[in-house]
Formats: sequence, C-alpha cells, structure tokens
Amino acid sequence: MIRDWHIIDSTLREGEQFALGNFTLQDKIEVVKLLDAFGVDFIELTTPVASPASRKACETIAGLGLNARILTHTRADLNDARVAVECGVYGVDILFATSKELRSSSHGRSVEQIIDQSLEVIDYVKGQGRNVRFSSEDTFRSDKRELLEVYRAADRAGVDRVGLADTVGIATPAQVRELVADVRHAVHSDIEFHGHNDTGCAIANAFEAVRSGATHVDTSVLGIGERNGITPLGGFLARMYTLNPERLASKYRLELLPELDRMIARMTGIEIPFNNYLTGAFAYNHTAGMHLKAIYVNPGSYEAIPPEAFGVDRRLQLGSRLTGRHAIAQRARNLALELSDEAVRDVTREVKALADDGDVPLERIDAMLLEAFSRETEAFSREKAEQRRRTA
Ligand code: HCA
Ligand code: CU
Repeated sequence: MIRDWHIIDSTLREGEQFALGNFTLQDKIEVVKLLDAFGVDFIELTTPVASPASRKACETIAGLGLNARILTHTRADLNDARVAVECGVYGVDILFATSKELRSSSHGRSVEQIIDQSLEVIDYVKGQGRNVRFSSEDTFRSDKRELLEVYRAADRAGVDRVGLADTVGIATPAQVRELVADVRHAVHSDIEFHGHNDTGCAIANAFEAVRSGATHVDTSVLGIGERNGITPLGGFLARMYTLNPERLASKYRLELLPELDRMIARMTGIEIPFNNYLTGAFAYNHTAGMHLKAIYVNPGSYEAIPPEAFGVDRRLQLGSRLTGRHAIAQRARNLALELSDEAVRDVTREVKALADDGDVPLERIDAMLLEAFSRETEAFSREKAEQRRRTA
C-alpha cells in the first residue's frame, strides 16, 4: 500500500552540490517561488553556516511566507543547528554518516557517539519547536543492526522523520524495499528517502521506498546534485503519475514542470537532456509509421502519460525513412487536401526515398502533398472536360 507521500525538493541544497549549481540570491528566490507555485511540500536549503550568502538565502527564503515548508540541512552539530534555527526555518535536517567507509574517512565516531551527539542536536531543535529529521549518510553501506539502533534512538527522541540516504547511488530497488520495510517496523516517525543516481536507479529506488512505507522523497529539478545527481523531480512524478494521475494532478501544478526544468537549465548553463523525462526535446517524439498510425487513432497507444498533463507538446516526426502512409494521409487531411490512396502512397514512397539522405522537413512534405493534390485535381478536371466533350 502506498501511503501519502511528500516531496522535499533539494534543488537548492543537493543541487548546490552540482558542479554548476551556483545560484545567486535572486536565482534562489525565483526558484523557490516557482517550486512553491508548483506545489512541492518542502524545500531544503544549504546549511546557513556554509557561507555568508548561504545564511542570507536561508533567512530571506524562510521569511517569504511560502506555502512550502523551508528546511535546511546541517551536520549533527549544535552550533550549526543554532544558526539554522536563528534563520527562522521550519525544520532542520540533520545528517550523520553511519557507514564504515565514511566513518573511517570522515568522523571516526562509534555508534554510541553518533547517537549521543545526534540526540543532543535533536533535543535542541525540538526544544526550539522546529521540525527535525535525522538521516544516516551512506545508509546502504551501513551495518543494518547499527543503523536500526541509531534510528530507534532518534525515533525515541521524537524526530519527525528518519532518513535513508543512498549517498553513492549503490542500492538496488530490492535493497531499498527491504531496508525501508525494516525501518518502517522499527520506528514510528515518518521516513524519508534520498537516492543518488550513479547506477541509474534513483527513480526506481525512490518509488520502492514509497511503496515500502517511506513518506518523503528528496528530489531536485533535473536531478542536479553531487556527481550525476539524485532522483529528478520530473522523472519521479512521471513514475508516480502512471499509478495515480488524479492525485498528482490535484496536488501539483504539473504544467509548471517545463518552466522549472528550463529555469534550472538556464541558471546552471546546461541543456535539458534530449531524453529527459517528460520535458526532453524528444520525450514525446513519435517516428515510426506504425506508431504514428496508432497515435492518430489514440495517443495513449504509445504514451504512458499524456504530454498535456505536464504542459508539453507531442512531436510527430513525419519525414523519416520509417514514416508510413497513414501518417502522410493524416498530414494531408490536416492541410484539408483530399488525396487518393494512390497519391498518398506515392508521396510516402517519395518521402522515404528522400529521407535516406536525412529527415525530410515538414514544409517539404507539405509541398509534395500540395503538388500531388494539384496533379490530381488537374487530371480530374481534364477527365471531366473530356467527358463533357464526349457527351456534347
Ligand atoms: C552528501 C549528503 C547527502 C545527504 C542526504 C540526506 C547524501 O552526500 O552531501 O541528508 O538525507 O547523499 O548522503 O546528500
Ligand atoms: Cu545526496
């Protein structure tokens, strides 16, 4: 059973760890306003202790009065948490590495020390009346017994959420399913999942997390983050849309997704990937004759998600060597040209032959159809005139 789940958008935290994620305060304000209009539930910001501009951004955004709840992300450090609270955020996301790999190369603390230090910070944040999350960095390379011990302690201390972080993007969907289910049994709090995409599983893993009892999913616009990033907002929503379109359409203004993707692409100076979920230039491109034929009858025949649900347009590619006569006939109808089947077949054959040297642009196809139409009407008039002469 899928519980109610919420998006924690981390474009301005994890996304700031993207190689080109350098947002000005003005950028950040634009981004959070659009994320808020889109309807994300939470927005996570870089820790205010990172730099003076980070602090300024935290204070400014926390003061904007958005519907989205503003969170910031800090180490399990009392001073960091104090600064976060001073910025006026709704909640603090605390993080502590639990895997052997990170413990040995990073903090070197024992499980008891991790718990003690985290509880001190959790108590403080709770005492300040703020929402608090405890997450174990590198969850999927951590010892399960130790992990559950830490989560249970955080849960007893009253955290709002415990977080599982697939920091290096190594988890498989089955591992996520199993571990989230175990954590679900171990704690009462909500459960957050944060997944990196190094092995291409970030969306599938977030989906399995939600199916297994997670209530919160971290995303970023276009998936930007450390290395190749995390679960992308658009891709995750695409995944969830197919299961419950009504819920998604009523909760989020999905048609704002293209604008969000374009905004982050512009601010980071990247292109939206050609094959990006929903908004890539070719995400709704249909090429083969068989596909085109079916699409005209029912667009759903080759689309899992109607593009209009996310404010994008379908693209019918008529000029490839794989085109078909149904597609060409439909184009003729769109141009209000009545053509015989034979003429349509001729034009189709001609387009295919030309396309062997590269795609035939639509204008060229239109010109060919017009020509075919004139030829046929002329032939028809000639025939009619002939008939008249004979009967006269
Ligand atoms: C990082 C930390 C983090 C934290 C995730 C979380 C991760 O790598 O900088 O707070 O849940 O991936 O572990 O992004
Ligand atoms: Cu991360």
